[in-house]
Amino acid sequence: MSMSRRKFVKGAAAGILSTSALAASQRGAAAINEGAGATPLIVSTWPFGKKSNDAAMKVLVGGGSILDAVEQGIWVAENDAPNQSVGLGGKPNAAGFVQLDSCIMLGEGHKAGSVAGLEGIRHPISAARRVMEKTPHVMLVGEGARIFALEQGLESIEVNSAELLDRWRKDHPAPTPKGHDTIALLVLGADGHIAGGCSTSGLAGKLPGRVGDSPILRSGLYVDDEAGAAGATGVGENVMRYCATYQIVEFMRQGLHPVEACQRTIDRIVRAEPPGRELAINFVALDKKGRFGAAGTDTKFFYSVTTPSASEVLPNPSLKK
Ligand code: SD4
Repeated sequence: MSMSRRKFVKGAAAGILSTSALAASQRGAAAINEGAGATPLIVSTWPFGKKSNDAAMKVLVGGGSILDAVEQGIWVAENDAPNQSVGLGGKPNAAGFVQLDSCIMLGEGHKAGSVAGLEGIRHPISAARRVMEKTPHVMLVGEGARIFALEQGLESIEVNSAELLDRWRKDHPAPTPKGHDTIALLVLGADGHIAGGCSTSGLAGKLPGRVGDSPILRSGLYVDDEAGAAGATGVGENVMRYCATYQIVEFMRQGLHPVEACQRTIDRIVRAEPPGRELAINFVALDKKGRFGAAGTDTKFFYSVTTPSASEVLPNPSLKK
């Protein structure tokens, strides 16, 4: 790209750049003056999100829809065996089996689908999309979600959770939730419509049946075609008690830059929590204008941003303060 990577990274880290640097490489300085962002634009959580972003961009460049881009981008993380926090390769719960959470949302028409506690299905994001597109419902959980996914012909593996649960009950270890990462991926299409998705195996060592923020609309993900979209990663219990992504989108609706919207939401949560509580909450966001950003409490939190001309892993702007 003609705009130097250094400038892109530096500006984005400071939370002042929006996508104008990328737009500059694509459309020239006029785009900056107009304050327009480069589209399509894809933002996701964590460095591993970059591979998903790249796959999602390929879908868009090939003429696919923003929902196809979200779904197929997230497939990459769900398929990635070394990724121990998304998909069937994810870390198991306290009873030793993997339960997956996912949701998808489309700004146009405010449509959404979600699955939680899903076992043995390779692509929970596809199950979530099918819930949205093929049922009158928004959310399916547990065995009902699994049977629905099987009926839809989604790829599966055999899991006998009853047997695993039985084995676990014999020694009943206290759950020690530890280790987590989630993909939340947001897409602003060239036509100005927005979509997003989220997929995770949730907190490692969680109690069987525990559902985190990731499949909960307004918590792990929220998309609004008039304002923008936000996604979360971190300890779900600390996100879902605040409807955090809804709050971020509402701050963007009021005109705040995505970085500021994420940071202000974190500040609000920090203020409300008992002093000293470790939060582990991290967010990505993009707005209608093509501005993007992130904020988070984790020092290791990075996020990924992709336009047709550039794809980068960027640092957490919160840590630059
Ligand atoms: C959860 N929020 O289940 C997920 C886990 C996660 O980064 O995002 N980890 O609580």
